[in-house]
Parts: sequence; C-alpha cells; structure tokens
Amino acid sequence: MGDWGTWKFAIRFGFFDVATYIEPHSQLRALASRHFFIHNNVEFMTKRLRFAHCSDIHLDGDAGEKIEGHVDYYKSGFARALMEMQRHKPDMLLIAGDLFDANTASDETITWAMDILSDQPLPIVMIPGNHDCLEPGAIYHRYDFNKIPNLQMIDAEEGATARVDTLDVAVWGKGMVEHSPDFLPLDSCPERPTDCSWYLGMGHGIFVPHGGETDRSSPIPMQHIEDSVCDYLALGHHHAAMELVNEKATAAYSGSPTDTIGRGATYVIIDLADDAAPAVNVHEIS
Ligand SMILES: [Mn+2]
Repeated sequence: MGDWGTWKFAIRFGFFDVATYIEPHSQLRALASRHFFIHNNVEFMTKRLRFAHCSDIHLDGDAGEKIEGHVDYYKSGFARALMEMQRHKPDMLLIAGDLFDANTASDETITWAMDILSDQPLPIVMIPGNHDCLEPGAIYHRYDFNKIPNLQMIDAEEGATARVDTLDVAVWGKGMVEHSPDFLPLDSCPERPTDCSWYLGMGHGIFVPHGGETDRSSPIPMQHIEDSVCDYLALGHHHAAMELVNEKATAAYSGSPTDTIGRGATYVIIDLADDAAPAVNVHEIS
C-alpha cells in the first residue's frame, strides 16, 4: 500500500469500483422509475366497467296500485328506476326479462317503452322473460326492439352473444320461447370470447340452490351459476333481489323495480375491474 503504483491501483480500482457501484444503481434507479412509470401507467389504464341491471318491470301489469286517471304505476315505476340508475352513471344497462307483464301489452305501452329505452344515454342489452317470451304473437315479434339504436335484444332460443364494442363487452343470453322445465336459461353458455374485456351473461328463470330439485319451468341451478365463465350473471324472474356471490359465482337477481317484495323495489349496480373483486350492490328505489 506504500508505493505509488499501489495507490494508483487503489485509485483506479476505487474509481472503477465507484463507477461500477454507481452504474448499477443508476440503472436500478432508471429501471425503478421506468417500472414506477409503467406501474402508474398500468394503474391509469386499469379496466373498469360499471353497469346497471334490472328485470321484472311488468309494464301493463294489473297491480291494485294502478289508479284510473293517474300516471300508470308500472310506467312511473320504471321511469323512476331508470332515473335512479342513471345517477350512478353506469356504462350500460342489462334488462333480464319481463319488461312487460304479458304479450297482450297495449301498443301505447310498447311504444312508450321503446321511446324511454331509446332516450337512455347508454347501451342496453335485454332478453325476454316468461311473461314476454317469444311465443307466437309476442311483443318482440310485433315490434322490432333491435331497431332501437342503443338497444340489443337477444332473441335466439339457443342463445346468442351481443357485443358492445365501445365498452369491449360481450353479453350472452337466450331468448325464451316457452317457459318450460326443458328450458335451461344458463345451459350451453359458450366459452369466454378472447376478444373482449368483459363477458356478461343473462338468464331469466327460477333459482335452484345446491341440493334443491324442481319440476318448475326455466330452472337456474346454482351449479350453472358457479360453472359460468362470465364475469357477472344478470338474472331475472324472482321479484326479491338476491345476490349470489361466492368464490365461484358473481351473479344476482336484481329484484323488480315495480314490486316491493323482499327489500323493496330494487335494481343492481355492478362494478367490475381487472384489479379488484366485483362489487354487486342492490339499491332500493326511493
Ligand atoms: Mn318472470
């Protein structure tokens, strides 16, 4: 360590050492900041979808609250539900069957419904229910709801997938023709499309829990719900809201916005994100 050569070596070594010491750190810092940037960018680009789900509106129903000379109970209830759903600023709306109480709904009510749906500032996907199923003379045979620019009606009995490309969404469902025990609303749902961010399913029928059996029409067994590859299943038929959420299932019956059974007149707001668990929130209409 005494001679110049050693010092020179030490300095050189030190210089070299410092350089090699600094270099990786500056590279690490660069990497870290790049990672931070990418990480922040990814966070910024987190995919999210918020949508509303309702069903079982039963327009033209015959509940006792319908008062002659007053605004129709079902129409005003649905209009209020649409208004309240809009307050959550959903990206889209799913209507899971029984918009109408019967295929004998009046022309005035049908055109009123088509008008208010076309007035909604968002895409709508809907399926028929058992009350407005695709039997001969059906509302949806008489009136083409697919002519409503912001609406897609899934009317294929064997099932079909609607696309909302602006939201990167695919929605699968079946168009019920006959409400029978043979009709399985969630059976044969196709595999998740590879070219969408969100895959939603819709079904209208009676819920059958594990171990339960039914000979009733349009059964939806819990097993079908848990087997589903959809990010969310929007279900209809039960007028009381029911969340079906566990580690295998993300589904709900929205309940009816025009029937106060259960928790009251209800709809559901769903939040999906690629970095968080789905949030399924039942809202009571005030
Ligand atoms: Mn129904």
